[in-house]
Amino acid sequence: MPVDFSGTWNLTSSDNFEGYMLALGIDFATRKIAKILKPQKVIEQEGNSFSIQTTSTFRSYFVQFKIGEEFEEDNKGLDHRKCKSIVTWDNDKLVCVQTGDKKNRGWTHWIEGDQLYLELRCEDQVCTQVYKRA
Ligand code: VLZ
Repeated sequence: MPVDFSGTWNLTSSDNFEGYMLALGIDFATRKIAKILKPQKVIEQEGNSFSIQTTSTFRSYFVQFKIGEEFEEDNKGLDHRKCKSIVTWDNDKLVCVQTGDKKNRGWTHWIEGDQLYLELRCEDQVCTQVYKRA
């Protein structure tokens, strides 16, 4: 049985979100606001189906996917660049590759204890976030 990511998770730390946003070309004013946000993630996992709702006071983002099935991602409210995305398991890690204009774009989720980790990648930038179970 794979890991169960289901639940509500609150951000406790974020390293280099600024670098990630810069790599995505997010403007200065948006970055100033975005970097002080403490987003919450609500993840629903049922078999191979996932939804991830990221909510903050400023902007929110929703994504839904099935493991191994490519989908169109619009990144609405983020950088708005369309990607072809695919999420697969790497052992107990959930790995998303977002193919589009930006090189090396994607993210990885994993769990350690009661903490959810998220690595966000774009070009040469890596942001690491930690969330605690609510
Ligand atoms: O997360 O790709 O959990 O989509 C941040 C909203 C959402 C704050 C970032 C506003 C989404 C930022 C990160 C304005 C620029 C992400 C995936 C993995 C699911």
